[in-house]
Amino acid sequence: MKGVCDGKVFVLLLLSLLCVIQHNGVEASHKTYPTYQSVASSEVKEIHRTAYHFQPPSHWINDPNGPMYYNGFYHLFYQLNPKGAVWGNIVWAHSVSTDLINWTPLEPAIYPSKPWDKYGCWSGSATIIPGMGPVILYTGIIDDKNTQVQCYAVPENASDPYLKKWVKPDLHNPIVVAEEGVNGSAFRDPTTAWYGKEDGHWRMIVGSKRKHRGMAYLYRSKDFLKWVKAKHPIHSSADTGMWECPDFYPVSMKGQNGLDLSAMDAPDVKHVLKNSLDLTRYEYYTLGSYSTSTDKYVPDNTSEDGWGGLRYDYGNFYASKSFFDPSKNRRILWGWANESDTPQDDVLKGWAGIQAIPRTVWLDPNQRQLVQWPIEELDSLRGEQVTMKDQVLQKGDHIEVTGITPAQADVDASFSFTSLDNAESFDPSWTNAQDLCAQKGSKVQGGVGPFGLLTLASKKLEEFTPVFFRIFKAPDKHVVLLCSDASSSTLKKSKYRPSFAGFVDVDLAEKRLLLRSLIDHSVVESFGAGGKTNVLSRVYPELAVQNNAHLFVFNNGTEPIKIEYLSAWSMKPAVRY
Ligand SMILES: *[C@@H]1O[C@H](CO)[C@@H](O)[C@H](O)[C@H]1NC(C)=O
Ligand SMILES: *[C@@H]1O[C@H](CO)[C@@H](O)[C@H](O)[C@H]1NC(C)=O
Ligand SMILES: *[C@@H]1O[C@H](CO)[C@@H](O)[C@H](O)[C@H]1NC(C)=O
Ligand SMILES: *[C@@H]1O[C@H](CO)[C@@H](O)[C@H](O)[C@H]1NC(C)=O
Ligand SMILES: *[C@H]1O[C@@H](CO)[C@H](O)[C@@H](O)[C@@H]1NC(C)=O
Repeated sequence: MKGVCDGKVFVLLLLSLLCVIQHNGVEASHKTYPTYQSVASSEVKEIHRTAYHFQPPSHWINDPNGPMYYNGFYHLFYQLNPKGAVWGNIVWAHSVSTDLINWTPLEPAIYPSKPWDKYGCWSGSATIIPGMGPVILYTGIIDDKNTQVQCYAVPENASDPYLKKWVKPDLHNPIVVAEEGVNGSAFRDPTTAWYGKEDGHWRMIVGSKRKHRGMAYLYRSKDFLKWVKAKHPIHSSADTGMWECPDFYPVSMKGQNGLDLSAMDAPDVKHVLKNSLDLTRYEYYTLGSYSTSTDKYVPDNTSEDGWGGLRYDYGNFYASKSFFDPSKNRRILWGWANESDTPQDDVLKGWAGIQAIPRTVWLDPNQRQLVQWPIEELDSLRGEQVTMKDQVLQKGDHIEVTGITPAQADVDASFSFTSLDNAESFDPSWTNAQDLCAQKGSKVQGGVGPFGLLTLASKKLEEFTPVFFRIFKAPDKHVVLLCSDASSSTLKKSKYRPSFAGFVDVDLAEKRLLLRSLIDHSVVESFGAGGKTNVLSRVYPELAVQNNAHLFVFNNGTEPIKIEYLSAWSMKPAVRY
C-alpha cells in the first residue's frame, strides 16, 4: 500500500482516502520519534497529571498487558518506555495491588534479553494453568524489520506473592513463528489461553491481517509449548485491517457475574470478541457464539462486525484487555487512554499515557451489548461529598456544584424530564455519533437536551468539557446521544479536541437518564445510562486546572430537566508509587 500511496499515480478518490487512513494507521501504533528517543525529561510536569488513574511517575506507557489475580494479588503489566515520553524501548513494566486502585511498582518483568525479543517485548496476556501457575504469552520482535513471534515467560518462583522475576526458557521459545502465508510483520498480541475439555487442547488467538482483512489466528497445543495453527482463523472481517490486542471471553446470559475462560463451553453464555483496529485506532466488539468443538466464532446478527460496530468506549480507549477475578467473581476490563496532545508536548510534560479506571463488564439483559461500571474499590477514594436533589434546570441554566475539588472528582447523577414531545427530529443520515456531537454541541440549543455536566470548567466558561445527553425523535423510536465534547476544553486551539460520542440503546419509559463522570485533571471518563455507553476524553485546560477548575450542571434544551439526585465527591489520590 505504501508504494502505491507514495507513487501519486492513482488519483481515485477512494484509493487516496485509503492511503491516508493507511498511513495514519499502520505507522501509528509503533511510530518512533528518533529525535525524542533519548531526550531525558529532566522535570515531570504535574499540571495535567492524574491523581487516581493508573500512571507511572514519568515516561511513556501504552497497552495494559497480562492482567491477572493470583495468590491474593492483582498484577498489572504494561508497555513502558523507561527512557522517554514517546513510544520506544518497550518493556513490560509491572505493578501489584490488593485493590486495583493503589499500586506497588516492581522492576520490569520482561525486557529484551533473548534473540527472539531483542528488538522488543510487545503486548500479551497471562494464563493461569491450574495446579501450575501463571504463564505469560507475549510478542517478541526479532529484527529491525519488526518481525513478530510469540514467546512465553514463567515466574522464577510461582510461590513469590509478587511474582517479581520472570524467566524466558530457551526450550521451545519462541513458541510460534509466522508460517507461510502469515504476515510476520502483522502478527501479534497473543490472548489468554483456554482449555478444551473434550480434546485436551489449549487454545489461543493472535491478531493479524491478510491484505485488508483483519483476522485472529487460532493456535492449539496439548502441552502449552508446541502450538499448531488451526486451518481457519477463529474469525476475520473484511476491510478492518490489522487486528491488534484481540480479546475473547464468555459472558453469562444470567446476571452480572464474570466467567473464567474455562466456561467457554458452558451453557447460557455468549461470547465476546474484541479487536483494536490499527487503522482507526478505535476498538470494536461483537457478541456471538463459539464452542470448542467447532472452534469457530460466529457473531450474532445484532452485532455489526466492522468499523461501525459496538465499542467499549467511544473516546480515547485502546488496546484493552480483560481478565477474570475469581476473588469477586467478576470480569474486569483495562484499557489504555493515550494523550491527545502532541509528542512535543509529551516530551515537555515528561510523561504520556494512562490506564482507564478498571471496569467490571457484563452482558446487558437485552443481550445486544455489554455494560461496564467502574470497579467498586474506586469508592474507597471518595472524600467530601456534596449532593443536589430535585433541582430543576430551565433552558440556558447552569448551576455550579460547590464544596468538592472539581479537578479530582467522581460525579453521579440522575436526570429526568416529564415529556419527550420537544425532542428534535432525527435525520436518518446521522449515522455517526461523533459527527453529530461535533455538529450539535452543548452550544446549539435543543429540545430535550443538551443537558448534563460541564466538567473541568473555568469560572467564566472560557473553557469546559461538557458531558451531556441529547434526545432525538426518529419515526419509530427515540435516539439518545451521549457526547463528551472537548472542542471548548482548552484555550489552546492547536490541541486535538475531539467531540467524542456514542448512541445509547436505552429504554426511556421512565424518562430518566443516568450519568457518572470520573474527573481527574486531564481525563473525563463518563458512563452513560448505567454503563451502556461510555466515553473517555483526554483534555488539557489552561485555566480550569487544579483549584481553578469548576463543575456545573446545565440544560440547553426547551424541556425543563430535573436533577433527581446528584452526588459529587472529592477524590483522594491513589497510592501508585
Ligand atoms: C519462593 O518464594 C517463597 C515465598 O516468598 C519463598 O518462601 C521461597 O524460599 C522461594 N523459593 C526460592 C527458591 O527462592
Ligand atoms: C505485512 O504487514 C506489513 C505491516 O502492516 C505491511 O507493511 C506489509 O505490506 C504486509 N505484507 C503483505 C504481503 O501483505
Ligand atoms: C437473528 O438471529 C435470530 C436467532 O439467533 C433470529 O431469530 C432472527 O430472525 C435473526 N434476525 C435477522 C434480522 O436475521
Ligand atoms: C447554551 O446555548 C447558548 C446559546 O447557544 C450558548 O451561548 C451557551 O454557551 C450554551 N451553553 C453551554 C454550556 O454550552
Ligand atoms: C491518541 O492520540 C490522538 C491524538 O494524537 C490520535 O488521533 C489517536 O489516534 C491516538 N489513539 C491511539 C489509540 O493511539
